[in-house]
Amino acid sequence: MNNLNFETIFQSKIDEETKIEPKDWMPEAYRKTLIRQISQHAHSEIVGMLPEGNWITRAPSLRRKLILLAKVQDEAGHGLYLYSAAETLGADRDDLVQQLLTGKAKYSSIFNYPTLNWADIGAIGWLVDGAAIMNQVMLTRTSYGPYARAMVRICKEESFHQRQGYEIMIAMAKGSPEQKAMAQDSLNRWWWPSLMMFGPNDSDSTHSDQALKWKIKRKSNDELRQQFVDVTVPQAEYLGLTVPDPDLRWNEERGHYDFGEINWDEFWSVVKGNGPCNRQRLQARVKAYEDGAWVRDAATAYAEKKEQRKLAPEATAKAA
Ligand code: FAQ
Repeated sequence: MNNLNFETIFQSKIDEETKIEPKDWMPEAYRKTLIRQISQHAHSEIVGMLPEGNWITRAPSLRRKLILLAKVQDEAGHGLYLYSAAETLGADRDDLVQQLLTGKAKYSSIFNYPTLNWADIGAIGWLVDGAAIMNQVMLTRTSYGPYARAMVRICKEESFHQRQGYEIMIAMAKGSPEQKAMAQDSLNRWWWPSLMMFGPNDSDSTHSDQALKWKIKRKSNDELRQQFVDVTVPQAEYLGLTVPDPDLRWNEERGHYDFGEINWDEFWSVVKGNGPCNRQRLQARVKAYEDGAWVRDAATAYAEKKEQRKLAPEATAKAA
């Protein structure tokens, strides 16, 4: 069969909603797009542990500490499933990690903002996990099987994350005037960066058209952003907090909220490495990688020893 035939079979599978599996033929560009998106997603989960990890030792009660610890661990797990999903496409995990550590790979812009007070942990769960779920529920129907299946489990855990964040926001917003002011301050700082998580407007999104044709993405950046605004504004109202957007209003005709223009200069500056915490985040990852070198060395030495024993059991027993 020539490539044209393979391509026809591939596209008909996509059209019929049959998942593409690792051993199936796929266009090289499809594979590359998936490796790019899945690895960026994995890096986001791993870097995304840092802003919240910052508050584990300062959580206001044992209950909050346990919950936060579990949430941050979940994110590490999500990163690992996603690196595994990228490996099924032939990517080498160490290459992907090196791309992150050398600043070549992207990860979500949101994790380059600082967590200044405890209410930020509530705002991250509510808004950042809320935005992540909006995007990831769509990805449970993505055309690549291992990515879609990873997303099902990740989404279950993300819903718990979103609810724990909203519960913190309820406690803060219904607490003392000082606590309510902290909740408002964190909404002010996290609102716009959360909207940026969905990526550039559709007109400026380089990958969307093709990703939608291949059903890697099932909804566009702007569609998901709108869905997020529509769901989240009533939640802010319930908390008695004000969304920091003077242009936000319900549009009866469209059946959606209209909202103001995102500061795209800020978005691109953060994506290019110049956000408030980009350097700090990468330094933390490089340090973690270097500190973990002995674990990788020990695991490699152990695997080699086991392999040798399998190949020449008597010789290794004598040598020992
Ligand atoms: N930040 O053509 P598009 C989480 C880049 S997980 C940085 O529209 P695409 C869990 C984009 O890569 C959050 N860069 O791109 C959690 C591309 O650059 P490239 C992460 C961004 O891929 C919660 C260029 O702009 N979720 O939060 C961003 O079709 C709490 C042009 O953009 C995922 O990764 C951005 N926000 O659509 C963890 C979900 N947006 O690669 C801890 C999977 C765009 O050409 C605590 N990813 N760029 O150099 C996706 O769905 C898509 O990749 C989009 C972007 C929607 C993010």
